[in-house]
Parts: sequence; C-alpha cells; structure tokens
Amino acid sequence: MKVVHTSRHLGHDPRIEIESSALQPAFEHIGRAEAIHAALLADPAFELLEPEAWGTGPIEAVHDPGLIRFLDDAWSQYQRHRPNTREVVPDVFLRPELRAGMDPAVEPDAIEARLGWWSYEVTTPITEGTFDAALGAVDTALSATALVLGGEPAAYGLCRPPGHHAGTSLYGGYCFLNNAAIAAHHVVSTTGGRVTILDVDYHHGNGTQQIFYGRDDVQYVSLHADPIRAYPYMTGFADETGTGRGRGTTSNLVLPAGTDDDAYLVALAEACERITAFAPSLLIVSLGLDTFVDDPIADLALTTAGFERCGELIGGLSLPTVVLQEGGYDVASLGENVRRWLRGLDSVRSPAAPRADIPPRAR
Ligand code: OKP
Ligand code: ZN
Repeated sequence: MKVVHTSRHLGHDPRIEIESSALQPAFEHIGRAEAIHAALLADPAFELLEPEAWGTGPIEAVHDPGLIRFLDDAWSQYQRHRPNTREVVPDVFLRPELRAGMDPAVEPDAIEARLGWWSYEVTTPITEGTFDAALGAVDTALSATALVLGGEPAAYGLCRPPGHHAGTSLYGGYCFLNNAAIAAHHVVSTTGGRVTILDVDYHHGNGTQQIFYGRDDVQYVSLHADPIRAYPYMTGFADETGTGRGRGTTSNLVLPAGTDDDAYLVALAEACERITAFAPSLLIVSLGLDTFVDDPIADLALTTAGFERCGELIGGLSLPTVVLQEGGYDVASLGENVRRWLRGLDSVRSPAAPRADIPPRAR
C-alpha cells in the first residue's frame, strides 16, 4: 500500500497542553507521527511517498477564509504581543451569552481575542510551525486521495496534526484544518461522486459532522465513546442524524467504557451496513487508534489483533479507500497498531479492485 508522509509535521511541536485542569506534557506530539513512520518504513508492504503541493484552494472550499488567515498569522501576532511564547493558547472565549441582547460581535483585532474567536477549547497550542504543518497534513490527505482516484485500491495519509475536530470556522481538539473533510469535498467537487467518511477515532469528529451536517453528498458515520462521558462532550449523540438535505446522512454509534474487540466489531459491522446503504463511490476512513486498551486519554479496550480485524471488515466493503490518520496516543504501540490495521485492510482486497463505481471523470 502507498503511504503519503511529510516531515513538515515537525513544525507543529507543542511540548505542553492544558488537560483535565492540569498543565501536562502534550499528548499530541511529533513522536506520534515518527513512530507510525518508522513502523511503516520497516515493512516492505508499504511504499512511502512525499505529498504534492495543493495550495489553499481545496481548503477554502471547506473552511472560512478568516480561519485560514488567522492560522497563518496567529503565531507571529502573538510574538509581537508577548515575545518568546512557545505554545500559544487562548484564555478567553466568545460565548453568545456575553453579548446577549446586543449586536453580534465582529472578529476582533487583539490576538488574545482572535484566539478565543476561532477556537472552542484550550488543549490545542499553536507553535511556530503549526500552520505549515497543518498545510502539510492537508497536502498529505489530498495526495493520498489522488492516488485512490488514480486507481490505487487504497492509500494511507499519515496526517499530523489530525483534523476531525476542526469545523468550518473553528479549530480545537489538536486539529486546525479538517484533512478528511477537505479530501471528501475535493472528491465530490472533482468527480461528482458520493463519499462516506467513516470515523473510528475514540472521539466524536464534531468538525467533520458540522461541515457535512446539511449535505447529502457526503455521509458521516462515526463510532466513538459516548459524549455523555467523553470529549468533545457537546456533540456525537445518537439522535444527531443530519438536517435538511442531510437528514439521515449522519450516523453516531456511541460506545460504553471498556468496549472490547468483539463488541466493537459488532458496532463496526452496523456502520458498514449504513455505508453500504448509502452506496458511496469512495470511502475515507478517519483512523484514530485511541480506542486502544492502553491509550492514556481514552477508556475503550481494543487490541492490536482487533485493529487488524477492523481493517479486514472495512476492506470487505471493497470500496476505493483513503485512510487518514487522526488520534492515538499510546506511542509505544501506535506504529504497530496502524501497521496491523492497514495490513488487515489490504489482506482482503484484490490488487486490481473493479473501478466501475468511480465516475469516468475521476479516472
Ligand atoms: C483529538 B483526537 C479531556 C480533554 C481532551 C483533547 C482531546 C482531543 C482528541 N479532559 N483533550 O480526536 O484524537
Ligand atoms: Zn481521538
């Protein structure tokens, strides 16, 4: 399987984050992508490639141009405000209640206010190279997608930073630009096909859901820890199913603490049925390995062998498949978990899968 990877992720280098009311070593750090890269490099079943440069056009088709502008200059604006700050984090947020009964706010000029205008939480520091790393992750996602549109049955994009918490006009949850959403919209707009995003990260992908909530050309199916106990707490409930034209195109399958391989695979089979019913021309998997039994910020109980079975089940859909990296924080096992998941996917597909379900324009 072809793997797209770039060292540009090294620019996003947070060492600390505020999490669970404490200043902690960052969970989302460069060592994660390095571990995955090393594991795939050591296995001859994988061929590593650099991404192409896609520019900001495909990003602007999904995100507010104001968010992109903000990410482009937030770090330098903060340095003028407080020189030598390593991790830039908001400390004030706009809740609508702040201006209840008044005119709505407009984007402020002060960097402190801009941080809290574009973000919704405090665990997502901006460092000097964050914007370039986020652009590199989008290039990685689009390049992996181009490989699949070009006839590869599957490809993997080693995206870092991850993307599924980033919304149209919102960053947070370690995410700045929504790699999977940008790739999905690119497929729809260039091929006219329908796309499913299957999100198997431990956390609900609130950003991906929000971006496509009113659309019927992209289906969002997510398996995640019940938001009644797990981040992002505010979205991801089973009764959120889409709106307007998008009615029925969002599926949230919520999982109890301690869910093991067998129970997870039952839920994943249900997700596969919903995907089959939607009949997409291409599948994008938001792959989080934070469902792992030893993940430090999660409470499910999947094993490395279970990840291989998950990959096999999804490979059985026989859809052209783009796999994009999201979370996973047990760095000691992360590389092997990704490797086994991808080998599971690959094991059930023929080298030349039928291409009839991709519209001719995409070939
Ligand atoms: C990103 B991805 C809970 C704080 C959670 C942020 C988690 C972001 C997860 N007390 N911190 O979906 O893996
Ligand atoms: Zn996650």
